[in-house]
Formats: sequence, C-alpha cells, structure tokens
Amino acid sequence: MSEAAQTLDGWYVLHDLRSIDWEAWNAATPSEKDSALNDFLKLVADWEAVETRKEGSLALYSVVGQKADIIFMHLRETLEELNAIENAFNRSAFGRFTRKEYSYVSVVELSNYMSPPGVDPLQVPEIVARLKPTLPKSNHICFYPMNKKRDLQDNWYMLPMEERKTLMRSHGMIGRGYAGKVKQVISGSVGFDDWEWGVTLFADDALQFKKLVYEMRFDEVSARYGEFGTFYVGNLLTGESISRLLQG
Ligand code: 76R
Repeated sequence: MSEAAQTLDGWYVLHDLRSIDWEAWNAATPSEKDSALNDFLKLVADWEAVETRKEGSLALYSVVGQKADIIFMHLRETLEELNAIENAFNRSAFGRFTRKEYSYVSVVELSNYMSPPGVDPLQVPEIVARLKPTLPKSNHICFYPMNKKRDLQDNWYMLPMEERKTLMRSHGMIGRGYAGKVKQVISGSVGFDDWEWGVTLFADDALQFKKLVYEMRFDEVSARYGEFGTFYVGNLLTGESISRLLQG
C-alpha cells in the first residue's frame, strides 16, 4: 500500500450556490423587496462581523452564466456552524426568493508533499494562517471540484509517495508563477462530498484563471490524473452591488 499524504486541516468550508427566483422577485411588492434586501444585507453584515473576529470568513460573488446567480463560500470552525448559516439563509425573507443550485462541503487542506522534513508545520505561522484564512476580496472567483484518477493505468493513489512528491513539486512550481495574481484555497472533501477536492481561486484579473488552469493542464498531475467537475466563475458582490443586482 502506498503511504497516504499527511494533511493539515483547517476551517470547514461550505460553497452554497443559489439562483434567484426572478419571477417571484419581479412579482413582489416594493416593501417585500425592501425587507428581503435588508434581511440579506443584515445576514451579510453578521457574517462579516464573524470574519472581523477571525472566527470564520466569507466570499460572496455573483455567478456569471446560467448555472446559478450567487455563490457564497463560508468558512467556519465546525460543520454545525455551516449548517446554521445555510438554515438562517433559508429562513430569511430573501432566502424565500432563491433556489438551491449546488453546494459543496469540504475542509481547508494543506498536504505535506512540499513541506521540508523535520519542521513541525503547525509551528509555522504562515501555514497556520493558510488553514484559517480570511478570504480575499478579489474582483473574481473561480470554483470547481476535482478528483485524482483511480484508473488501472493512471492511479494517483497507488503511486509511491516519492513519485507523488516529485509530481506535486512541478505542480507547485507552476502555481508559484501566479503568485500575486491568483490566490488558491484547496479544500479536501473525501468523505464529505462527491469529489475529492474543491479548488477555489481568487484574482482581480479573471483571465489569470484561464492562464493558470490551462498551464496546469499540461503538467502531469493535471494532464494525467486530474478529473474536473463543473466550473463556476463570478464577480465580487458588495453591499452596493447586491442592491444593484436585485433592484437594477
Ligand atoms: O500548498 C502549497 O502551496 C504547496 C504546494 C501545493 C500543493 C501541496 C500547491 C500549490 N497545490 C498543492 C496541492 Mn495546488 N492547485 C490545484 C488546482 O486545475 C487544475 O489543474 C488543478 C486545480 C489549481 C489551479 C492549483 C493551484 N493543489 C493541491 C491539491 C491536493 C493534491 C493532493 O493532496 O494530492 C490539489 C487538488 C490542487 C489543485 N496550487 C499551488 C495552485 C497554486 C496557484 C499553487 C501555488 C501556491 C503558492 O505557492 O503560492
């Protein structure tokens, strides 16, 4: 049996994708709309306060295309808190105007492929910070789930540790070329959801997502072993742009 990579696990993650029931929204009275919008802004303010206290984090983006209208990415210490968040949204006056499109449950993950031997990663402040990150407020988000292949010929999980380390080094070097342009959060979801990882990327220039993901396609880890789910790309939502999204 090959040696499993050791993972460091941080905050739990819920990607919650909703679409707006535009028919219901357009039929609502101005006062119903006002109270729904205020309820929504109040929830966002509560979540931002949690982020300020460093007890979690939120990324809130509108989704471009017809797969959904809004993506929430919530980070919390426990799954109970994530569950409470989605239920509070469902109960809210705005929640009633939305439909559930997709969700993804995972936990922020760092693996030991690149870690230098003899160093306790939990003593390195940068590593600890990456496990419980305040999500960037970049202009754009890109989210997709992925697997590593388990075919007879190409089985990531049967490769020896040393070989996986070599492959991951090459993967990491490509990633580093995007330092300052793309920020990535890898979250593990084996045992939690239908794919093995959630990949969430943040960038001010959306084109950098395409360049990074494309470049990685030529790297063996992705070219040979990567399997990908649906891609979602979106634009940052702020209090002002939430109002614009709903009221025009
Ligand atoms: O954590 C680190 O920064 C160390 C190096 C590193 C690891 C261990 C790293 C770097 N990644 C790691 C693990 Mn990654 N990553 C992806 C995708 O679309 C695709 O082809 C793949 C989706 C992207 C875009 C990306 C970006 N990475 C992982 C894992 C877990 C693997 C496992 O355990 O088997 C997955 C699934 C994954 C996927 N990666 C980087 C990036 C970027 C931009 C970096 C550089 C980070 C930096 O140095 O700033």
